[in-house]
Amino acid sequence: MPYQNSRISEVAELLKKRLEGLENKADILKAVELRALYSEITTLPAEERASFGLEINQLKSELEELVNSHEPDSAKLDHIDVTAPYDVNSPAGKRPQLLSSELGSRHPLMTEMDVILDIFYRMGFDAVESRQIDDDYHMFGSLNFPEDHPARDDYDTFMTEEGLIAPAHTSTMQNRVLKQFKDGLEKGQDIRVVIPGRVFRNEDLDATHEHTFYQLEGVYVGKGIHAGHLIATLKTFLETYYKQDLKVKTQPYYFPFTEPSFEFAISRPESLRKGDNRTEDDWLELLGCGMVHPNVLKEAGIDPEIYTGFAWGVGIDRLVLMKYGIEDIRHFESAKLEFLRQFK
Ligand code: FA5
Repeated sequence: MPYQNSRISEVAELLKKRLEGLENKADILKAVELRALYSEITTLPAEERASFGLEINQLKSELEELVNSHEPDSAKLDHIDVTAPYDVNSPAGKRPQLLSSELGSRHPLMTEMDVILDIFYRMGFDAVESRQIDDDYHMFGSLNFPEDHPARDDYDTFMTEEGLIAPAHTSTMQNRVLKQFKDGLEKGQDIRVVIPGRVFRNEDLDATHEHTFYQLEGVYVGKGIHAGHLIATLKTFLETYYKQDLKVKTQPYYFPFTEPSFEFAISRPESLRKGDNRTEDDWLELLGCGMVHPNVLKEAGIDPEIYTGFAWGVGIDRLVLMKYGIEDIRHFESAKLEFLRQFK
């Protein structure tokens, strides 16, 4: 653009020439000659200042446009994939053969966990995720396990010498959720929470026992809650999950954190008995449950004279085994692609 003022034309020509040689083009906007023009304004007679100032601004805009229109050098280079699992500089023939990422899929246990959580959301439950490292208080103390009580041995628990614990059940979250939601009780809001989590046990492994598996804990506390609510909730859940009517029963059991405690069993219909020819009444124990022990409520600051509740813990892997007729629980953690791809 031609400039009326010869001083500005002169600087414009100089800076455009310099721009060509600059590696970082934006540096031209910081040129001392440009700044000098601004300070020259005050030395001019008053009537010339406005047009001089206008032309400096025009020059600055022209330079900005030139800088922006210039493609940065980095755009000419090949993109580097920082996630590539090999040296990007290795020649094409030497790069490892990789599986197409389109072949990946969600783990079946995660897909089923979503299906299961969805059923509980529809029943009005909130979900709180469990944790994979915990402490003695949450694993035992807050759950009414007396010190040195033999019941602690039932939960073949992994722990560090410092006393950190890889939780052996999702019940480690009970005290936390009771405390988190107890304020709602006075306003008439029942506590209803499900807690999915990964749990760990030092077990002898077989087709139905893993060292690492998933549980879903459930806790419901309110006024006048009784074992009938527990049985109805679990029966409704299982019938929705397996899409059929089921015969269920409870049998007495012992957990330090529930009183009374039950094992919950279903009579397996034909469709849930794949690969297994037993036809007589075939009760299968599916989960542990019971009415929340008054000491567990007290420990969380809830008055057991006013409120009662139920809780359960179900093994997700075992629910999924039965749904699909899978013969061995150890497939889930085996990373066998031919097994996992069946669930794509
Ligand atoms: C418990 O873990 C209790 N915390 C359950 C509970 C919660 C009772 C709240 C009362 C109130 P149990 O050890 O039975 O209980 O395990 C519960 C379920 O986890 C079992 O029914 C089973 O489905 C599953 N499970 C247990 N051990 C294994 C294992 N080694 N591999 C796979 N699933 C398992």
